[in-house]
Amino acid sequence: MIFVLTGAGLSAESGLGTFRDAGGLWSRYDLEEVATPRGFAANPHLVHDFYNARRANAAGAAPNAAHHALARLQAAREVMLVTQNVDDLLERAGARDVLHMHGRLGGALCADCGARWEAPLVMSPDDPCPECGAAATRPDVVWFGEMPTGLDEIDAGLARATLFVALGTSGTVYPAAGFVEMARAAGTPTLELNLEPSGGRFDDGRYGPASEIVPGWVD
Ligand code: BV8
Repeated sequence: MIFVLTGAGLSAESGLGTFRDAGGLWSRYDLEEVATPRGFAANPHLVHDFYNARRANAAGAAPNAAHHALARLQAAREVMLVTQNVDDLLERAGARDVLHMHGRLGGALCADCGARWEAPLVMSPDDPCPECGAAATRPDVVWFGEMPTGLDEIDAGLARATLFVALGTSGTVYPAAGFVEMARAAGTPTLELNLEPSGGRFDDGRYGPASEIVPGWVD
């Protein structure tokens, strides 16, 4: 089983911003204000503006050759696709069972009762929860300080993977950034696919734009 962890670099060539590259999202927004529970409590409208802008950007974007290559890989081999990305470009490229460990732009969550539903393109904190009616609507994404999704499934996948691939991620955010070390500890070969080396410890690496190196690796 091939375990693939993807990050913002997978969707960069589809026009979705990365976080830490020059001009990235964290250079234009204060992470504390838009990607933490505290930031949401302080200014829910600013947080919704941030995610509404990204949701509109993602809706207007198209999967690139790397997304399609991963969908082809999944059709040919046993692949566990774990993404830190909140866009749905992998699904739109035909990938299945994508594990969004940091949540999804397309998801809405009630901060009061925990109900989840499919998000409209534009969300507001005043949208009433369809379950409890509270005006406590938030994006269903994992903010800093919150528990990522699917960690048990991820641990089980890392334990039985025959190859670990990190694709388009800077290896900055934990626990995702620690997966390569978990793979190494399990004796699993590790491969990095990125624009440039991220500094993580990988047995092998292929470097260049994802839309070129991912099809090259898959096909
Ligand atoms: C948690 C929300 C407890 C959704 C995001 C000190 C040490 C260890 C941990 C911590 C610490 N201090 C604080 C922490 C915890 C914290 C953390 O890691 N902080 C960091 C900053 C130090 N982590 C958390 O809070 C996490 N929760 O720890 O809970 C816990 C822990 C374990 C078990 C149980 C409980 C929650 C983290 C989730 C935060 N939410 N986003 C959203 O708005 O999108 S993080 C955000 O960063 C996104 O999710 C993003 O996916 C993620 C990682 O970024 P990357 O995807 O790697 O993107 P980046 O821009 O950084 O890099 C782009 C890469 O692409 C580069 O390598 C570049 O070269 C490459 N690239 C660019 N163009 C291309 C390309 N590659 C190929 N082709 C191209 N064309």
